[in-house]
Amino acid sequence: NIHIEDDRTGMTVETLKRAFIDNLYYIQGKNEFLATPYDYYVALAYTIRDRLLRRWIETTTTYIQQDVKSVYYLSAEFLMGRQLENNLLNLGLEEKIRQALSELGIDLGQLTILEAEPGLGNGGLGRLAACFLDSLATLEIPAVGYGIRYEFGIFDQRIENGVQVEHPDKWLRFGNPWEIRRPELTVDVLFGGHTEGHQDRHGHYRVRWVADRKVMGTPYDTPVPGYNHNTVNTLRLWRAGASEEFDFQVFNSGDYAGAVTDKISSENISKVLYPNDNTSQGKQLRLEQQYFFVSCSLQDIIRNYRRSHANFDVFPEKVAIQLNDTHPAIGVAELMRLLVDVHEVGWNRAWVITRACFAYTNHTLLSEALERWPVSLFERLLPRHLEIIYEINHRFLKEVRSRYPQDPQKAAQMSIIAELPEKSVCMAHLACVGSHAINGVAALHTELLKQDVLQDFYRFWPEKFNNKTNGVTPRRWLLLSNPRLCQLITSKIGKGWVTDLDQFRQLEAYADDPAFRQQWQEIKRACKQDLADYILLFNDVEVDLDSLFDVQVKRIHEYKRQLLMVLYIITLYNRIKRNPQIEIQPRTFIFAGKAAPGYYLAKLIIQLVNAIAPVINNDADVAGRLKVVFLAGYSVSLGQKVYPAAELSEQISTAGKEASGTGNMKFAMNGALTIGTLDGANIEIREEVGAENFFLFGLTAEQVYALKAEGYNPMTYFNENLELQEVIGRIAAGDFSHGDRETFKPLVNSLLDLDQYLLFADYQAYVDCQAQVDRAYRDRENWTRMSILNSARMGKFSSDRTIREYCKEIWKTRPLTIKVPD
Ligand code: DL6
Repeated sequence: NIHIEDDRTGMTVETLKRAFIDNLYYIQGKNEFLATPYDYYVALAYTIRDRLLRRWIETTTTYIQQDVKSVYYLSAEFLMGRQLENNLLNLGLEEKIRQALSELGIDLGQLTILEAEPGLGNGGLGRLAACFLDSLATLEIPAVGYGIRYEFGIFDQRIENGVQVEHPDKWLRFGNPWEIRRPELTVDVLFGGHTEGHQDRHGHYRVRWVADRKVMGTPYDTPVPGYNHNTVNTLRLWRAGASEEFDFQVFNSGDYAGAVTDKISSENISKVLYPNDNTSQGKQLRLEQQYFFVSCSLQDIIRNYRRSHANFDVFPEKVAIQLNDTHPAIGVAELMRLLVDVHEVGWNRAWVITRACFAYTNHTLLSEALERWPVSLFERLLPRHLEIIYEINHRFLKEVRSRYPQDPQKAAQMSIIAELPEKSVCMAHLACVGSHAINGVAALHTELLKQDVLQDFYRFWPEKFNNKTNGVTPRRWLLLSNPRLCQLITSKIGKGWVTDLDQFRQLEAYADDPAFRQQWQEIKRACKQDLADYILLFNDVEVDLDSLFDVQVKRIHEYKRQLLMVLYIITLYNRIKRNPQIEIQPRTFIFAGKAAPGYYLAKLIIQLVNAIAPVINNDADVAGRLKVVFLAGYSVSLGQKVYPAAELSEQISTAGKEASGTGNMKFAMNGALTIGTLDGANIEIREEVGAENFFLFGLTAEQVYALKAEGYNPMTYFNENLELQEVIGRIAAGDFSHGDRETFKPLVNSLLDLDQYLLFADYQAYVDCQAQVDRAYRDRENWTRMSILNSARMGKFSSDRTIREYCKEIWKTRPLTIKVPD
């Protein structure tokens, strides 16, 4: 009965140890005497990757052999977070690896933190894509994530002298053990030049694109394992490189420097992620990035399809392409080009196929985020696509005119080509016209799309519109982030919740159980301790574990209103200064988030948080009752530390501005109570957890519109509110800037002059609501009860639910169980 395990696949502790040492020796070229901790990390990563490979290969093979319908998720961003810990979890190998390493005298926890985080996204949109990949794999849905392998991800944020300073994110500096480069699958992507007509071999008139630039796209594949079974899907990211052929020509012409310049300019396409969240950066390179990854991906999808099909008859039965916002919307024109020009499919058939394949998710109502590309730029960069877009538009507007013969304005409003202020291609309109389904990411958001931003399209095609409320993966946001809480929960309700979060409802039965409550409290305290240690280490601030951990972590944006929270903190500070004996609930205010490097006011908000922190933290009258902390370099990993420790989740955007939010879900799952407006998914969270377990304040979206329509004047609120005057007075007087009145003047003026996001209108309601929070927190037993109920009722917000809805209602895809032979 001797059973010898293969070193690359074996799962016993002994085999894992052997495999690890083997990888250390043969991949890193080190022994235990020479190895650094990073070498150990790499050896471990390869040990785990080896164990994924069999399943990965089986999964890919099965998909091809069974000719399944696949989801192709096109996204300019994937904010995946660290891979090692996630892969260990999904393979169920964590305990064995911990033991194997400990027998070698190595601590697993010390290795996982050495992994450079792949920060290939800005915020919610990119993280959502990552949660979706996790759920797709866990639900055994055939899927590929397509994106860009940015050499530099989201910048590394440091706080220097109180201000944000951006440093390059060199995440690939030491290599990336998770990816596999596939040079044999490289594709060409064309740019520029002109088009010309010709006759094909059947005598049909066709258009040929004579480009003047060719870039190569090489895929790098990363495995995406599902939780606890065999499916391993693929994240395929494209890297841009110079076309050898072009280089060769230039080299031969003797222009060595020119050839090198061309190479560099091609490589630039996948060099860096644009660091804007919810604003469009109208840069040529950005459009090049979008077209580059979309063209690579569509060519790849077609190549894959053509392995088993001679024509395109069943293409939409095998291919569902999701556009993650408009960043990949050029795909509509590119698929038409590939079908019509390259594969010689007739226009009408190509159009039916294209529309049947594409679906579009909108992620924002903010007008500054809606992408429009000048026609002049398109003409230079993608002349053939511009022609195709004109043709699509021409046919579409004919339909519009025939539907609205009395309203000639309609065609202008719905046109894919906007005339003002500059003739440009409106990518949201292209996405709507070219898709069979259009969705928003929370109920309110979808309603507002229908009533406002996309109302003409909704009236034209009501059947295309649907809502898909966002969700987050419980694997990363509970199991990985909060193991203590998960252990407690599992001890009561079993482990089924990991793939069926609705089972959390069973926790309601424990909300009134004193022993359970106490355990719940102890765990929260332990998580607070972990975060407090982190804060002491990185911010050199000591925080009180008995204080209420009040947290706002997300991108810094005016509409998200970090500044409103700052106004509240200063309000409390003023109360203490007026009466140092005042009874006040001690609080630790924790902020984190990046501002777009070019977003001046957002950076100033960061500066203000960092300016009030030392003043308040060190004030003798405050006596430690209030602490303010800004954690630098917010990331997925930092989020994993923050959510479990939070007690109050700040979701305070101006109603109607936050499409959904997903941090709000991560907080509530981990037992934080929410203080929030009726915005985005907050509304649905409140519906689920119960109004009595949610701190609601502020204007509704409808009231916001009405107030703006009647002419909002912030001074009306300012003049009536003494505390608000005092707060603004302090900032303006330079109390937080060493007496300098200039530093924060732009922020103060933005409020007094315009207050675009209605902070003043919501200020008093927010302050009052915070007083309710204080009262509730004093009753620790009831608070704990509310906390348990919040977690218990978050089942809806698992991304598994979201993905099931996409599969059923948009993609029409089914799960497929992957068998791996013994
Ligand atoms: O849908 C994911 C996420 C939402 O939760 C946020 O509310 C929303 O702001 C964000 N949208 C974007 C839009 N970016 N662009 N373009 O990031 O999407």
